[in-house]
Amino acid sequence: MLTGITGQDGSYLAEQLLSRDYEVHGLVRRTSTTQRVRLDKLFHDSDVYNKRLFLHYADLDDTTTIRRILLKTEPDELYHLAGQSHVGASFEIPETTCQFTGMGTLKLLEIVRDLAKQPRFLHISSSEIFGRPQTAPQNEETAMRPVTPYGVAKTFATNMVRLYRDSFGLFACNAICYNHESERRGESFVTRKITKAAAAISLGRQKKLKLGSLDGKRDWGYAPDYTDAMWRMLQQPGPDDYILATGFAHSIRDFLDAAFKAVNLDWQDYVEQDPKYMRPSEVTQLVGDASKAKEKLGWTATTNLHELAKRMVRSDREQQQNASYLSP
Ligand code: G4F
Repeated sequence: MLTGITGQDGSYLAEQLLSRDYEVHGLVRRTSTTQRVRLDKLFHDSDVYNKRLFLHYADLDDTTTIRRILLKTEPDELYHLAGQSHVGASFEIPETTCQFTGMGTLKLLEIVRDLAKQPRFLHISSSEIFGRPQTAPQNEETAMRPVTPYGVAKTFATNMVRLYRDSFGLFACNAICYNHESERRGESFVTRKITKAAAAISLGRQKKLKLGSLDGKRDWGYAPDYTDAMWRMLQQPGPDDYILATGFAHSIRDFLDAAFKAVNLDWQDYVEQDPKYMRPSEVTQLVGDASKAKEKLGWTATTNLHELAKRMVRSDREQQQNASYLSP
């Protein structure tokens, strides 16, 4: 069972689980649109959709419905990936962020606690819990000092997962994920915004790219690696928390460089700064130490920043070229 199955991570994890012969269930929000582009390939596979992949309507705060679905489906593993995940937006909508990212997790834990057959539980936590840490790289023992509403909500959820593991004996784990990107990344996150713009500018369809602060450094990995690690976490003999990261910090300027180089352009000719995208407070330098995941899960990140940027730009160029072909 996955929450957030329609997102970047959910769609990769669903594919990986199906390839491992799982029956996969996903909770989805009921909205007026049924467009779920990241799952398109699976929907159109008649051997998969409604045979080994099933979707159920439930909002994260609808505990009655979620309980009913879990009682009916009796999952062995529950991956909790859903929530408001945009850090910048969390300053605009702190209550919604805490409601879904923080309380949504607690509500799920409460339901699982009462089940006779308890699934193994994985919560996707975030490096945002470390805020402006005093040590680099950060590991599972680093103090949590969040500085954004999203980071505060994730800190609450991460600690609740630990509490339910320690006090109520749940098999509950935190995947403490550093930034992980892909061709399926949401378009408002900085990497995808950059790769989409680099593609559009190279095709003569965009002139400028407006961004906020370029000072932050991030540890950027490739999303399918991270979902693979999540699965490995639930196959361990006991529950635990793991940092998932590449161990390399790069600046936003480095990512711009890599993305624009992929189309033989110089980003400095196109990028403008716009106060609209500045945040009231920023985490500055997050970089993770994933040695525990390497030792216990046999996991390491496979893709470096340059390959990641190149792959995303190539995919954006293809998508934009196909779109113009379909609607001349
Ligand atoms: O791409 P971002 O929005 O990612 P951020 O804030 O690091 O959060 C992501 O990673 C976290 C893991 O550490 C996740 F927990 C979280 O859910 C999410 O997936 O921004 C990255 C950096 C920031 O410093 C931001 O200020 O890019 C800077 N930035 C500059 N211009 C921008 C922009 N970010 C966005 N989204 N849009 C801009 O125009």
